[in-house]
Amino acid sequence: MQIGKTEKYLCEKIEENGFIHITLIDPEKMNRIEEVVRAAEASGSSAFMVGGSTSHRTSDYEEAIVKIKSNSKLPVIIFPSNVASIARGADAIWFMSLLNSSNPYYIIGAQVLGIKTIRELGLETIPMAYLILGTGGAAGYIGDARPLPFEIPELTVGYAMAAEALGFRFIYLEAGSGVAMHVPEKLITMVKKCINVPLVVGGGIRDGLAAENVVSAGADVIVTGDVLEETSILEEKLYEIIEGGRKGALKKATLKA
Ligand code: 1GP
Repeated sequence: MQIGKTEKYLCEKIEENGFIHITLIDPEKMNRIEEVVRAAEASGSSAFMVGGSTSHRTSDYEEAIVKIKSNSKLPVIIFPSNVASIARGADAIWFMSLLNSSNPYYIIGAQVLGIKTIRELGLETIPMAYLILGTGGAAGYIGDARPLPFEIPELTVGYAMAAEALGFRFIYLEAGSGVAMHVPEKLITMVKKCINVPLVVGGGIRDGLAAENVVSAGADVIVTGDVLEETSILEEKLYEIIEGGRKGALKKATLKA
């Protein structure tokens, strides 16, 4: 299967910079999308994801995508929670499977129901294994996940290795939006050592230091959403997080050398 334009762009950016930052926009919660989009573009974010565990109105997704597209040239990737997230106008969709769900709907059911529409809309599909850890937040609750405990990293390592062997091209370690504790560095490092596909980490990354630690531990992609919904210093916050990521990438490169 051919790799699409957006996936190629993400991989090239990771290769070039040692990491990338993606700005997550929850179409239901974010009431100042244009402002966030302009700040994200100005501070060096590489792409947008649109999604939210409880956002179930396709028109909300489509409105958010139009707002992003009219303020930025960066790619927009749908981060689906359900078939209702399949919306017109994005560049791609994470074609993801919540592997540690106890409900087959989130592992393969929604994907079977959604694929025809995705093809009709011409959305690029990027295969991604989605793993929910820690307390799991709303994503864990909605997705009927059995969240992987931070304290037993071997379990997540097993899932990640199996996901890569099954052919997933990205692996996402999700702690849950807005949680107090992001995925621990030790766990990230253990997973990264055992896989070769890009590792995405999100949930609870709220400042430069957290971004630095998560990237230097091995994350290739960091995703932030919640912190942007509330801060009054949007651009500064994004700069701080992305600068943290850059420092982390430098550390990572020095460790490898
Ligand atoms: C949530 O991982 C993402 O799905 C981002 O998490 O909203 O906590 O930044 P935050």
